[in-house]
Amino acid sequence: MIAPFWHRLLFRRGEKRHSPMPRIDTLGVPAQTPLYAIGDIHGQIDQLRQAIAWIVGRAAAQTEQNLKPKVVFLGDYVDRGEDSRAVLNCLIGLEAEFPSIQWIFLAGNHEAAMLGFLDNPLEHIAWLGFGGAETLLNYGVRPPVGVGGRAIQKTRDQLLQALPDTHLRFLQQLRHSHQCGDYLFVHAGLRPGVPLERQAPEDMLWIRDEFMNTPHWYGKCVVHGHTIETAPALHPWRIGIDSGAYCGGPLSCLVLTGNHREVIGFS
Ligand SMILES: [Mn+2]
Repeated sequence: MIAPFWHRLLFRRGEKRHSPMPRIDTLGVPAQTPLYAIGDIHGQIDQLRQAIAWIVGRAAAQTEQNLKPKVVFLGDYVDRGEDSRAVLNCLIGLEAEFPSIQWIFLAGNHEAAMLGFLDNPLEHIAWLGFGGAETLLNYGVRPPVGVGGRAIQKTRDQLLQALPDTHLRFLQQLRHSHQCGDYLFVHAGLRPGVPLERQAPEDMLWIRDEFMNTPHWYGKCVVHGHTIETAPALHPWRIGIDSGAYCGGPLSCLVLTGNHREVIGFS
């Protein structure tokens, strides 16, 4: 049977139907799950401590009302900033200290690069140049002089020795994404045109321009960090909360309650 003319216009062969962009105020999290999402920390321990103190205070009141608060960290805990080691110590202790809150930790490209360096330092030597050298110093390891293979291997061995088991396990157990209500949380973004279940971890950790320059409805609003924006970017298709904490900006926390959203900065 030949499809009617209007049908051919609407559903041209091979062409995917795109659902329309929803209005941002229709998007929400379940009423019983107030959610806090934290952008790139990059070693900024003071700002992290402020954010956690504020969240824990609000979450305590919410727990008393039988709500189940959830905190999602969007990755990039290490590198560049003042003390990556202290940041990991702080994050690792949260579950035991505040068991009534659900804590979720995603991987950032900097955690992936650090693990890559530990696994194959010569292949991931670039990590030292984009913040890894500062992390080495936080663990009491001197960055290598020059780029000779032996010096790089030695630096890796020293880092492996200095890194507590709890830190290594924490880095190895990070997830790539998390979903709650109408939101999907990921470090960097998603690749336009690829179904959610087929998104590559590499893209979720590293993607930048293709994602940022292509407004696209993924079926969820994508909450992400990775790309610094001077003001929190609140769009129906994406919410970006990397506000450059390590280079003088605040550490941003997105607060989602029901259909409401706000961004709080800690500086
Ligand atoms: Mn980052």
